[in-house]
Amino acid sequence: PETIEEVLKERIVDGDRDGIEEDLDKAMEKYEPLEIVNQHLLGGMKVVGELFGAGEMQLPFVLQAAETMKAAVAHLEQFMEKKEGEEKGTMVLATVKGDVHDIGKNLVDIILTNNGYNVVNIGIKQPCEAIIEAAEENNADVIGMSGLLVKSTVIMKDNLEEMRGRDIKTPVLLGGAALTRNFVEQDCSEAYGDGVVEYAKDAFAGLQLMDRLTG
Ligand code: B1M
Repeated sequence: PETIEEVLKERIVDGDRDGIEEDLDKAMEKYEPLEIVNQHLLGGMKVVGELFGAGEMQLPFVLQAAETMKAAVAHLEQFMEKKEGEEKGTMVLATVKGDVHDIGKNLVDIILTNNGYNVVNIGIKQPCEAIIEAAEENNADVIGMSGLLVKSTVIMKDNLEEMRGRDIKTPVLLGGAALTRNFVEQDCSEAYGDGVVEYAKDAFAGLQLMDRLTG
């Protein structure tokens, strides 16, 4: 690789995280931390997903790539701009039952937190019951569910049915690569009855929707 952009992308694809901090610092002479995440690191993750999907990369290497991504985001996070001011609303955020993917969820957490929201991130593989409990305990203004597997989209819909059955009306934000806007706006909306369900295609859409839902 010749340029710093290529170096970073390759580090993700190769799962090569030793000394990545120095490359990130170098990239920050040119880019904002979030630009590095969105434009360069996520580009690497996309390649990983394609290779894995095509059977050209084995799972342990995907995991290495994910660990590298996490290390990079952890380093960049301290340099991200934080909006000071009064705390805005609260989101309880989880990856749904049976799903371990959390890089996207954690990005949503970082971006909302940096923009003044209180995010209660309860982690991965969270059953509906745990999400409901956390939402009640923390008086959540919005419930956020993330999931990347196709089966997670079904679980999100089931969760919404369960919540509706318990008369929960907290607005819900859904995100993750396997979701489509159509599925959220039709199937999920129907499952939640009168409740509001929104689709966020990425973490920035998540922030905009959070502003709208709590504003
Ligand atoms: Co997995 N995996 N994985 N994986 N993995 C996918 C999702 C897959 C598409 C890869 C592929 O086949 N091409 C495929 C799913 C296929 C399907 O369901 N049809 C897949 C598979 C099959 C699996 C396993 C089943 C593999 C196996 O064991 N045989 C297994 C599942 C384990 C489980 O969950 N039970 C598995 C495991 C793993 C690793 C552990 C190795 C690792 C995850 C590590 C971790 O997260 N800690 C991993 C990874 C890294 C991926 C890919 C390559 C990358 C995911 C990622 O982090 N992307 C992925 C390929 C892909 O997504 N195309 C793949 C970057 C991240 C920033 O994007 O999470 O989409 P994303 O988040 C985005 C938006 O979606 C949005 O904002 C973010 C960006 O701004 N967003 C939200 C997400 N959540 C949101 C919530 C919001 C708002 C926005 O509000 C609440």
